[in-house]
Amino acid sequence: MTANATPLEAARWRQIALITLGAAALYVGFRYVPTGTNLNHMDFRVTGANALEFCDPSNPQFIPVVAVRSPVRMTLRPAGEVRPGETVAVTVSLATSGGKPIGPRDLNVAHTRKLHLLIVDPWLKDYQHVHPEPGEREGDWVFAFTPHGRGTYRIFADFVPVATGRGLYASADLPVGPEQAPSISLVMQHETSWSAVREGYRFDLAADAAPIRAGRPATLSFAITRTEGGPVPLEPVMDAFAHLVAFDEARSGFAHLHPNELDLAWRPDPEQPVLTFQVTFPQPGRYVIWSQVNLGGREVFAPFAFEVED
Ligand SMILES: [Cu+2]
Repeated sequence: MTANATPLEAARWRQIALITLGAAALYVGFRYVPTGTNLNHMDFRVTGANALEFCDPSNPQFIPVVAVRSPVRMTLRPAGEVRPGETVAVTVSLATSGGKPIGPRDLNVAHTRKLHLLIVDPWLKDYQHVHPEPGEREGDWVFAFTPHGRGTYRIFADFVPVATGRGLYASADLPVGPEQAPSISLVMQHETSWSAVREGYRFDLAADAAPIRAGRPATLSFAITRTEGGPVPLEPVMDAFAHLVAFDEARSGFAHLHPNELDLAWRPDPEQPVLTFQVTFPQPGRYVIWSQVNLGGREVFAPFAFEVED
């Protein structure tokens, strides 16, 4: 703008200046609007080799949670002795590797909950899926735990930080006493089994190509029938018609799978609902899959065991 500008030009310049100022103010304003979380993407960064890869929901894979470095520190504090058949309150503390607590404001709701814990005993016989509630201290989460067996249980946490918007994992061990023997790392062989009967229902799992091969995507179909015939009242649980969680025998990690039938308005076959799942197992070995479904308001779990070949 020059000193000898006409009144019309001056007015136009003033208008441009005002619009620019307004846009700048909006930009600054939005930058400082609180998003709820105090954590940012860098808090969940791990450097170096063996860093935990974020999952790709379109190609679900087995995640080796224990072997890789998680950017999250997870610790467990039971309120008392942890014994088989007894219920004990357990506090889970989640923090970034820099020590910042990870509380409810820092996590997105995923599958209806902010924090999922997948708990399994050394024999992969006692599988539980629980949802802790925020505790009194920021970063603390509390749940009631009733182990059905003994030995060192492994607890995998599955959650989505607001700061990254992607699935993240951590794990910690919880001994269920009394310990009779020095803790040895047990690797047991599970008999292959593609079907299970639980609570009056038969559950069948099948792979599109046998055997399942390491590194190759496999499609699994999961069918439910009533052992005595009749309708199967399959209802969604945590925003899905079924959840499958796969563990390897050494419990080095897990794969959490959801059906390709994502639409909850879709009605499965009333007598024999069948759901399909995609999965890739990067390593050969023996695996156990636990399925979790809601049948007429009751949650039913069923296990399968199989080998992934080279
Ligand atoms: Cu799930």
